[in-house]
Amino acid sequence: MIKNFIEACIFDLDGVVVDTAKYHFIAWKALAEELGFEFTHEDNERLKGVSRMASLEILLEIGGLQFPEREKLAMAEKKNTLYVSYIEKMTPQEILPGVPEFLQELKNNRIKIALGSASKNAPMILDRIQLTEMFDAVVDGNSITEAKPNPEVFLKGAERLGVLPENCVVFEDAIAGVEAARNAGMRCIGIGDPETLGFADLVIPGFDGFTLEKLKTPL
Ligand code: B16
Ligand code: MG
Repeated sequence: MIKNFIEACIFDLDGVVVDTAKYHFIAWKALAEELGFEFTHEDNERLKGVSRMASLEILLEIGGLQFPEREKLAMAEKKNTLYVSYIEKMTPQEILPGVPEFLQELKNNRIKIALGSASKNAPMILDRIQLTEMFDAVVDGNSITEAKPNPEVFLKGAERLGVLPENCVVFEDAIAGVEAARNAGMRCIGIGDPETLGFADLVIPGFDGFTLEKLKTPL
């Protein structure tokens, strides 16, 4: 294998392509307030990359509350309705800086592009920010059974692209996501803080000014 060979890039959505964490926060906070407790920005950090139902479990643990399954499903549904009312209004202006340019550079170099997200709302978000056609494959919360750090979401992405895991590079902002990429046998670029994501192959603050050349050098 050629040392720097990259056949595909797989992108997480929230925290990598867009910042939807702020909308998740508003919606979870509203639910917490209804249940009678405070939900902070710090608490919200614990929900990044985590599935909807697993996020609800963490929220209820913070509030010290327990509910039967049926009520939990209704709460998750209610939170999602409020969340969707925000993401419905998203526009391409909300794409994080440098992302469109980097995706275009990948396309120009015939590198395949997939989405690997825990979100069941990923197709709607891609539609609103007008990026759907940039992705050769979309694997989201609707097509997986195992949450990150299980590698399922990224392995499915590679499979749909017809690319071997060792020829894929994942872009992730969550610790569980970086772990999932490693568990898939893929190289991983952390988006965010090197102190948190230091075990990724490379950590960058974002895509502003990032190029394929910069990606290939350290891998
Ligand atoms: P939904 P990602 C994740 O997106 C979010 O980071 C996480 O906060 C959210 O709970 C999860 O999607 C599920 O989202 O409720 O829309 O299905 O980072 O995996 O792109
Ligand atoms: Mg994320």
